[in-house]
Amino acid sequence: MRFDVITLFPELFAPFMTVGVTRRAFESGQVDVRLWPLRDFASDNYRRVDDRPYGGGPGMVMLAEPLLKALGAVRNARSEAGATAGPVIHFSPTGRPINQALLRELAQGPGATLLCGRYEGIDQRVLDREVDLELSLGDFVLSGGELPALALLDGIARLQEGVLSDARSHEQDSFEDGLLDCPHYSRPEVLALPEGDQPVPPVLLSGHHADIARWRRERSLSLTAQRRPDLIAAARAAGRLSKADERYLATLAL
Ligand code: 9WO
Repeated sequence: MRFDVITLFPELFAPFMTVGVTRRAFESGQVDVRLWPLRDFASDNYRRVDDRPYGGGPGMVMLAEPLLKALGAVRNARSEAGATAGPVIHFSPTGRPINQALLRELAQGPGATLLCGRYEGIDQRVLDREVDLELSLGDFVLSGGELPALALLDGIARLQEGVLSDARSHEQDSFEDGLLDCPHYSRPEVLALPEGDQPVPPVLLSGHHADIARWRRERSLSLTAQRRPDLIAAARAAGRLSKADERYLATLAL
C-alpha cells in the first residue's frame, strides 16, 4: 500500500522509518511512503506557504494554493502508478479518535494521503474540499500533524505480514479481545532495591503454561476493569469474555 505525506518537515520521517521492527515494512515497500515537501509547491519567489489570518489574531495560516497544488500532484502520481486514490487524512484533536480497529481497516486498504498541518492550521476551504477523514490521537494539542502521521504509519507498518514474529502475532490476537495488556517481567528473578527486593511473580517461573495464561488473563482483566471499565463493557457486549473471565471479574472489589 502507498502513503503520500504532504509536510513542511519531510526530514522528520526517515528517523522513524529506518529503525525497529517496522523498518522492514517501510524498506521493502510493503508500506511505500512518499514524501511531498510542501515548500516545493509554493508559487512565489519566497516559497511562501503561510500568511496572516483574515479577521486578525495571532499566528499564521497554511495557504490553500500550495496545499491544493500538492494534493493535485499526489493524485496524479497515485493514478499514474496505478494506485487507488485512497482517503485524504488530516490530523486534528477535533477528529475521530484513532483506534486499533481503524488501523486494521487502513492496513487492508490502498493507503492514503496524509496532510500534516503546522502553524495555527490549514485554510478551512482546503479541509472542506479535500479531506475525507480527520483523525485524532486524543484531547491534546501538538505543534504539527507529523507525529500523528508517524503514529498512524507505525501502527499500520507493524500490522503488515512478516513484521512481527509468529509468537507476537498471537500476542496481538489476544489484544483483539480489546483488553489492556498484562505486565511483563524478565531477568533477574529478584530485583534488589533500597526500598526492598522485588521478586518476579512466582507463577511466571512455575513452568505451568495454563496457570501462566490464566494469571496473565486475570492481570489484563483487573487492570482493564480498574483503568478502562468501558473496555470491559465493550468486550462483554461483543461476547469476548468467557465464563471464567466473568467469574474472576465478579471477585474483584470495584
Ligand atoms: C488544533 C486544534 C486545537 C484545538 C481544537 C482544534 C484544533 N485543530 C487543530 C489543528 O488541526 N491544528 C493543525 C494541526 C495545525 C497546528 C498543528 N496541528 C495539530 C494537530 N496540533 N495537534 C494536532 C493533533 C492531531 C491529532 N491528535 C492530537 C493532536
